[in-house]
Amino acid sequence: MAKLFRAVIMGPPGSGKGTISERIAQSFGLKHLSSGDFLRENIAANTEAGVLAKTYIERGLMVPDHVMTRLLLPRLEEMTRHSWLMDGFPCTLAQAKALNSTCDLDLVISLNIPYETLKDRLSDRWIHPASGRVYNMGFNPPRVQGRDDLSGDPLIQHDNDQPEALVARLRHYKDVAKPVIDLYKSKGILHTFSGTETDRIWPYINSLLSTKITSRPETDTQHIPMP
Ligand code: G5P
Ligand code: MG
Repeated sequence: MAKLFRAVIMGPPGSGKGTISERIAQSFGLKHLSSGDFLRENIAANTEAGVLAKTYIERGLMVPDHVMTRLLLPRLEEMTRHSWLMDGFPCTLAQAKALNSTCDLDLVISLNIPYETLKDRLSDRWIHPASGRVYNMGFNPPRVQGRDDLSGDPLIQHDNDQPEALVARLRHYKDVAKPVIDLYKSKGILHTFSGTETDRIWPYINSLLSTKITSRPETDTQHIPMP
């Protein structure tokens, strides 16, 4: 059996974590776990943590560390037989330390995208709330304007993609992520990719992973919804 592979993808809101994670999941067979999707599923299911998380997300704030770790770590502990890619967690030093006590990471991808690019992308971003599917009117528009490709439901914009919430999110992310990036750099597992276009960054990530993952660890791939 191939060795299990554990990776994290970090980056500010709109940096392309979700888009790149989907490509990695398809190309390398890692399970794609997304902290944002997990929170949205908890919100939709009206769980206690979901109700709490909603009050932060609506204001463009990060969900407190203890809520994130209590939600995510048990889920990761169940994944002992899977290779996975975690998108959006950890993003604070407290979360990174908590994750460190649960598993050893093989690799961390950090996306370094200019602020102006992030602003443009997020103001153009539309979501299908029921599934979390994300569209960008320039980069990956829906087939029918304003409608989800699969269900035909109307698309919405997140409150936290509105301009004021966005500036606060980007500034805050930079501050909290710095010590996490430094930690992974010191462990020698950090790989940073800079640029303004996902399609130009992707080949570099693809070739890095090709050197790290020798065979597809699993055949059933992709994003798995977390209950
Ligand atoms: P999420 O859902 O994790 P964010 O804010 O971290 O939200 P987001 O918005 O999901 O991150 P992303 O996944 O980095 O961004 O990027 P993406 O969705 O792939 O791409 C962004 C947009 O740009 C899309 O429309 C995409 O199609 C487009 N795009 C991609 N590449 C290109 C390109 O090359 N060109 C163009 N033109 N467009 C492109 O988390 C939601 C909230 O949950 C909380 C926080 O409140 C967060 O705001 N949360 C946490 N709180 C605390 N700790 C954690 N660990 C948390 N994780 C989530
Ligand atoms: Mg995302």
